[in-house]
Amino acid sequence: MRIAIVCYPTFGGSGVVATELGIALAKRGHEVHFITYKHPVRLSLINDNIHFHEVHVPEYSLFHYQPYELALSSRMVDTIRLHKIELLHVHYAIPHAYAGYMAKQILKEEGIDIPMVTTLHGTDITLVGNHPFYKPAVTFSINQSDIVTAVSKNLKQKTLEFFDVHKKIEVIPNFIDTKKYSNSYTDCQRSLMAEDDEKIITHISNFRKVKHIPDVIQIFYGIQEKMPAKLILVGEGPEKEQAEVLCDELGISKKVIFLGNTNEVDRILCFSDLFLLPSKSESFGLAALEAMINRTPVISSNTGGLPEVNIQGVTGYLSDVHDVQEMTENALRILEDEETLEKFKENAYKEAFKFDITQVMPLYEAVYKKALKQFYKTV
Ligand code: GMT
Repeated sequence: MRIAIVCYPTFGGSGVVATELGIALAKRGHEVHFITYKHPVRLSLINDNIHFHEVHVPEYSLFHYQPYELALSSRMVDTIRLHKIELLHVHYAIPHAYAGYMAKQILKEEGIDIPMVTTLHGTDITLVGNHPFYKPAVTFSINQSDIVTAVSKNLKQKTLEFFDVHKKIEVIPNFIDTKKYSNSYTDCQRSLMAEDDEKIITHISNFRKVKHIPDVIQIFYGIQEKMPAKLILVGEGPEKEQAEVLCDELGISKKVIFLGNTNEVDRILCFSDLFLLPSKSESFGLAALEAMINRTPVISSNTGGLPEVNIQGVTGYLSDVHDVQEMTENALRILEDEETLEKFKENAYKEAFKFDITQVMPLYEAVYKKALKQFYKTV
């Protein structure tokens, strides 16, 4: 099958999922074309089934906002036409499903008609998409998609709650390739980051407000009061500077390492003892799953799709959003006893296998087949 994938190329979870999906599809013999404004961070072009088409938006001073959706639609049209794409898979309703709909309309004028699968990831539904400024366009784009998928049961429920959607939504959870982790790192180099007696606590995100970075720091503050510990913060984003200030105010700067963006999250997770994800909203929490496959238990909030990934009392603990005290107590409950920590690590690792790519990939392929069948029957 010739598939075009449209996604955000940045460090966010949706881009990672879209990229890993494309790579897996290419390995299974499909021809995959990525269309986005930058080379996706996790994409390596080592497979001749993978192609990348950059969207250029020429700067023009007359425009206060450069029209990205327009450039994206045009790039989709050109790519679909030139490479005889059979199916369009857009990740994120905003603006990808919207631009995809436009591309489809343009191509229809030429007698080209292909199905569009839209995968909802969360921010497009729970944080931005349901804002009155966007809602009509997002509702329309979802309803105009030929097939809609959501990355968790909770996200499906929220979509139906927030939008007047008359499309069936299929739940296809996010995934990881567990094979990549089977020979887990032997060169963990834990010693570069912490002393032998220190526990390593990690958080990875794009440092947006929704991630509740001050809660991450307060939980760590409580942990380091009771035991030697280091906090590793991975990622970049608007909340980072304030986080540095808070660490300074609390007098823990020496125990906190800000690593910035990195492609080596597994290297860091492989020596982590605990992962913190106290987000206000999280449709799935791919970062938590990546922690789990690296044998790192998770302390998270119980929001959104997190309870579908992090299992209470098994792979970690979940608490109400902002309940820093309970999250700290639960973190200590896991860390204070080596036997308990080992049990949680093992549980987290085992649970992650439920989301192996081999379980999830057939669900996407089935959706693609259904889209093609359903679509070509109706044209
Ligand atoms: O919130 C992020 O870290 C980035 C965001 C994105 O758009 O890439 O992540 C969303 O999609 C991920 C992949 O499906 C999910 O694992 C995240 O939970 C989701 N983020 C939110 O819902 C806030």
